[in-house]
Amino acid sequence: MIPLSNATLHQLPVQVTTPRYDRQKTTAGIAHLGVGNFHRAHQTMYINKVLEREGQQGWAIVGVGLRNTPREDKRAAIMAEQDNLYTLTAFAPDGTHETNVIGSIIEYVHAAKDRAAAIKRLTDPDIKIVTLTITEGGYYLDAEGNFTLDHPDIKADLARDVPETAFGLVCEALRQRRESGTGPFTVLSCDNLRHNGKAARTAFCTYATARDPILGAWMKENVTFPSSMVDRITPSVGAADITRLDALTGVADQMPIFAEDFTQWVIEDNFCDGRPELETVGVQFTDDVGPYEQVKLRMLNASHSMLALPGVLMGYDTVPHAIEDTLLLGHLERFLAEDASPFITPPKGVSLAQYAQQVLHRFRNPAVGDQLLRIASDSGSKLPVFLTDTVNGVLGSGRDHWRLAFGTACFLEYLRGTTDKGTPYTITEPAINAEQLALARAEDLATGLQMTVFAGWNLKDHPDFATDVVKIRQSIRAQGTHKTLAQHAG
Ligand code: CS2
Repeated sequence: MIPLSNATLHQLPVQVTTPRYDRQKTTAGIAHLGVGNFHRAHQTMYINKVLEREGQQGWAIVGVGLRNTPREDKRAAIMAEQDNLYTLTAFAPDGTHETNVIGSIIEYVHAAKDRAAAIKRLTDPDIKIVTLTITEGGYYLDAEGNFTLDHPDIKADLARDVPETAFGLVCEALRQRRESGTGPFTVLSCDNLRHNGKAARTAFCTYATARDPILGAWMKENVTFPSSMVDRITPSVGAADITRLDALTGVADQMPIFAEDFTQWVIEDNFCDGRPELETVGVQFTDDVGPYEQVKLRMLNASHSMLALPGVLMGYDTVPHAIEDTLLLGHLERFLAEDASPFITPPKGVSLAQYAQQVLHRFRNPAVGDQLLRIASDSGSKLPVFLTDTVNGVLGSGRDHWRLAFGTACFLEYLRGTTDKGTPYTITEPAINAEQLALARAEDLATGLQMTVFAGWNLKDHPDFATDVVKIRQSIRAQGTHKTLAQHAG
């Protein structure tokens, strides 16, 4: 097998498509914070195509890793060894696949190892856009959408001379750009959040104002924060996946990734310092991302959670395995049609019934085999984003809330860390501290609903929801998740 680097690009097997542009002639116009698998399967793929087009060579990407972890150290080392190249294999539901070497990241900065270097990179006048995938919880917003300045991470960062968070790095770079006359860049959130542009604006401008009110005011005036809807199912990559993917592609890539063949990116056209011609490579531009985002978050992401939480308790491992269970499939179909859809205003021309079918078709993709534990992870940040509007819509209109109570009960039971059969699994919940976890695990099963996860849900006016959650939790413990669902469905 051939190792991956600039020098070996021309030797790769024919079934692997390599960049059709000269990487040496590209320069970075975008800095991306949080170079995880999703970014490497989505934005980088679009930019890889844009770089082929005439006059677009100034839009390559500088990747910025933020975390100070061994995983990040490893990523930075591999990126250096492979000249920032990696393979992306896209699988269609019928098993056909296509591999591309992605060349659009041309530089990688390990910010945790050298904060000052990262800030300096962001002050380069060629950097016109800073994009973000820092996760749902990474914006430090409370249930009302306010930035939590009193959060220990943010307090600590505000006290540092050289900041460490995404907010600190970006605001310090913008401060220097303002002072030197370089001017602003666009900050583009690519995270699954409601109104992610507005959320990013609130987070970054509040942070900046706390550091320096003049900078905060200047950012509000000059920096744009377009909203965007991003979509592509991108599973985690374990050691066995690396072996499998490398055998398939014939490339000894140390950090290959894979994804479904479906991909979508809808962006509000509001860039303060120019943008790549992404509309030429399949990106949709619009004045209002809201309807696209509602559909995606409340249907795809929410049904992912509504499947993963009971699925984990039932002992399933992947999405296609869980959805083969007709009980879970029927549950999702009804959730999509009867709970989520009635409260969504879709974009013109989009049929929610068809979208629901497409979501389930994507979930069935056996080659993707997305892990339920990946989806369940960080539910503490995800559920408020994916379910709040649906829960409030259902409760407010007096519709049947059982499926949502079931999802909630499954979330609280999942936080115990063992399946119905007692098999332990690791929960990854960065937004749930020990105090919050204790609420979920309290003996009185209603206590879990006091968690801040539910702060935006209008539960006070609907005590019957809490009663049902408790009953369902008791039933899950007494007879298992599957039977509990079967009894209701039957
Ligand atoms: C998933 C998403 O993590 C999750 O909860 O629902 O990662 C999902 O796969 C992507 O948003 C798809 O675009």
